[in-house]
Amino acid sequence: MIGRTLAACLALVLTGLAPGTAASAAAQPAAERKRPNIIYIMSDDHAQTAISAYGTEIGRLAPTPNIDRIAKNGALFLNSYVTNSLCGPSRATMLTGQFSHMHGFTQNGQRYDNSQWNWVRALGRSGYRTALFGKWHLNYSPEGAGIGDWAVLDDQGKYYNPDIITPGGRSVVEGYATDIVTDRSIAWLEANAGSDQPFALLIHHKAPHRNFMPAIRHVQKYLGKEFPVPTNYFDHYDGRPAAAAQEMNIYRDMYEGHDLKMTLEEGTDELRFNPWTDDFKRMTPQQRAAYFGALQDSNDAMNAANMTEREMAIWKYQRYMSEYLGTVAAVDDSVGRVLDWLEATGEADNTILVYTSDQGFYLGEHGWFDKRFMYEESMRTPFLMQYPGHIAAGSRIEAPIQNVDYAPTFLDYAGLPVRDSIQGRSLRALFGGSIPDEWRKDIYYHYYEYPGFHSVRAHYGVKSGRYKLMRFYGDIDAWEFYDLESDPGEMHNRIDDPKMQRTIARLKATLVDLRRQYHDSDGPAVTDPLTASAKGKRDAQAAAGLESHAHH
Ligand code: SGN
Ligand code: CA
Repeated sequence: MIGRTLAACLALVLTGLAPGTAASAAAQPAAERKRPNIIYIMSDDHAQTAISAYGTEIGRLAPTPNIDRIAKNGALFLNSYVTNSLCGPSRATMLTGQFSHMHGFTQNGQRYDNSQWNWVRALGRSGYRTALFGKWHLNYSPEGAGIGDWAVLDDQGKYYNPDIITPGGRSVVEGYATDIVTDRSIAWLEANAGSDQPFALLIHHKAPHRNFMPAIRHVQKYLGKEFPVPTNYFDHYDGRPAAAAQEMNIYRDMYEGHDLKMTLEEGTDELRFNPWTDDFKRMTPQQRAAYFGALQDSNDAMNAANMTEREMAIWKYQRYMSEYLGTVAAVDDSVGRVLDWLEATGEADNTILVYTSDQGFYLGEHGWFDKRFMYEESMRTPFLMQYPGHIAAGSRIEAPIQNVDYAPTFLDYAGLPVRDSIQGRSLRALFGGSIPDEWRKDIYYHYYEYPGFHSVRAHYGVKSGRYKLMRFYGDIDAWEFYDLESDPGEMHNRIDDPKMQRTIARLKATLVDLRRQYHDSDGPAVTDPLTASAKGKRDAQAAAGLESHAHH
């Protein structure tokens, strides 16, 4: 008895707690009094449908056992959305807890202002050790963003032998990006964990982003496997003019050489259309031989077969899936290594771990790759979170969440006050077993980047339960309305359906309210001298091969 009291007093002295907190603090074991570590893992363009924890057919054929461990240990979010389905804007939202128009980074190619507030700096100032490894893609580097240690991929990042930027400079690092980022992350954990200071580590993978290059060990993993072709793969886009005008069709817009690694003819390894040669040129001769050697039989068979246009379109879908899911396999390995490390070191119980992506992605739905649209496949993003003892194992959370919620969640768990500038709210409120009444019902979305890559028109809208209303503006000015319960594939725009007019009027009113609440207004807030139209022109020139391809 006396011994315990004495130990508690000693713990008090050591942690410097105020006397008022003595009783409750002393009652808790030491590990619980320490603020939790945070590991935030974000991949790039990872569709929910490509994660087996979400119970999908693709997940069954290409399982992600390690990502699924997070769902088993903690929570799977069934309705997780982004605010703008594009890389840079989404990353800026993750850091600031704000919608695009508030943090000012509405389109790729703009320059993020590193001096603005972000949650990683806030945690660092409050005593956390912080680090970020992998894709940054907001400007040249995180210099000035208040992140303790960092090493980032240059711009979009390359799969093989990527350029890596550190505070000390820039160099080519031999290896496969996902593995390099994981190695650096684990090395940093080894060097920084286990002290009195909690840590926050951000691991940002390039995969499974275009041009979808698996590690050598995974090139053949899904080759020849038949994935189910989406029922709307040959969509005609009736009643959806903006969907008809896009340039992100697998069988029409993908580059046969660069994206699908298709060869010119049987027996040769010479690639079909490949406007941006750097991705392959930077591989070592050994890497190239292993990579393309692994695809040769499949390419030869494709060239030997006399396929109809429709058969070729389906062949391309299968090749795309094989490559895309091949890159996911290394991400899953990476998550496994991090979880193994947490479990082996005993840090798991005091660590929050999140897996998410900067947005979702089309895996053939509507015939597409890429994202940008407010349709479900790209507006959704995976979100899984574990914190043993604080989040019940195997939780499945239905409440709609958005990427504005990440920053306030991390502040909350780090014991820091939430700022007024933040437009989301802490997810902690959802771990009590029910959804609080005042939790948001409606999801607001705004995409800006037009003209630009893939020609998706600017649009904004609201998702409210089973209904979705969206408005495209600019050269295509059109409203769309969907009932997701009867039309989950968003194929039937019912904006003119007389039976729906009352619901549409209600959603239009909600949209006005949301835009007021979040301080959004008409038109893109382009604060950068690189205007939307200059960017569109540059992207179009790059795509036509008129200048060296600048990735943005
Ligand atoms: C690159 C891709 C595009 C993609 C953008 C934005 N082309 O430009 O297909 O839409 O990135 O992606 S690539 O062949 O050069 O990779 S984002 O994730 O950064 O927003
Ligand atoms: Ca992305």
